[in-house]
Amino acid sequence: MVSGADQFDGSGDAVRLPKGMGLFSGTQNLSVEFWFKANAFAPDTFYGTSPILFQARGENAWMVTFGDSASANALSPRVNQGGWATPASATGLQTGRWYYFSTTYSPAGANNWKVYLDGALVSQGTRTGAVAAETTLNNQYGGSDETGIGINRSFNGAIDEVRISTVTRSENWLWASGQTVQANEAFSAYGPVQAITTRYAFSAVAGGGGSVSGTAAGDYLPGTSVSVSASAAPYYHWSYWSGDVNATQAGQNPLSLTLDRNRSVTAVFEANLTAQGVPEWWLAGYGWTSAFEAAAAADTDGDGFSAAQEYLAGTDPTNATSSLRAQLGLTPLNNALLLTWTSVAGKTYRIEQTANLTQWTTLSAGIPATPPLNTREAPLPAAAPVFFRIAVEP
Ligand SMILES: [Ca+2]
Ligand SMILES: [Ca+2]
Repeated sequence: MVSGADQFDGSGDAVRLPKGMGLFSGTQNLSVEFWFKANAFAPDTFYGTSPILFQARGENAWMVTFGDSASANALSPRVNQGGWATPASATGLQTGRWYYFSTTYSPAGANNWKVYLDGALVSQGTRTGAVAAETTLNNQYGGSDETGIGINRSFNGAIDEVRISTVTRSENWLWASGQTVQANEAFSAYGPVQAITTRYAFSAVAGGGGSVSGTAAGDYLPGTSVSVSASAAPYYHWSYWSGDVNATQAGQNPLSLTLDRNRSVTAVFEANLTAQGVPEWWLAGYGWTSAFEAAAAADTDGDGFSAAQEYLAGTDPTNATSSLRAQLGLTPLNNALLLTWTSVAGKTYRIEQTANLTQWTTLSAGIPATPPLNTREAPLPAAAPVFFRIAVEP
């Protein structure tokens, strides 16, 4: 019933619905809904109830009535399933306000009759058995005095939006329906379907010594699974993942993650080292691409230093003129010793001295390189002998 509400004055008014709607066949599901506003609750003095909605009036199917045995201001389905009964009721109703009343019926099961008020379940009960089907008589609402017994059974108030349907509406459906036409004034607005806008950023990058492949950096839907692999460059190995990973994931390669938040990870690679700590990449730079342990131990250029020692000193293991060498002399005024040694950019040095070649003491430490030579004065010793050595600091 779209358009304005129907007004009933409580005397002889009724609205007759088309005959033979075929809506209902005895054992089908059923939902009945309508909006109403009562001016007065006046149960019929003959029946004790005031029918306001009939299914096939006169065929003893069901009706919705005001008033029940417990309360005059109640609204209930009243059903004939082997005898009339009121399985559920909305009670405590007030005059002068709109209610959205609905009742649903399932042919079987416990609590197969339910009553909702403004979309909320307020009462339920069990009453099974076939409900008499609509056949030839009219449905109607608003009440009636055409029962032939001359009793005024009309509703006093307004009724709107009557719906009878052969499904059992869910509470959610009824709630949403009630909200949508609340008080016949405000319609709830539902926006168009929209894409989920939340995205999580993901990126995987490689630290020095390798590369990563797999899921590209970008913004992804929550819950997206991503996978990346770390590949080490020659003379390196992959070590772990740093960033937004837990301890278990840090050691997995390939790495699979579920994007439950922004995640950024970095593949950490480390250089392959010989037993003496010489990086394979350093040896490869001088031509050794295999047998790294032997290469590190060898003094290939014959300058007295192994490749491992030359790595620490920063000298060329393939050039005999490149090595850490020191000289001891006197200052021009002969008032101090003068130490001179070959130095390499980036290195720092330490001067140690001893009188017995077993116990060395540090004379000066943390001396930055001034390539190609460093010089340093040392006080003349009070007693001979004295020995000096230059060490490369780690
Ligand atoms: Ca050498
Ligand atoms: Ca050398």
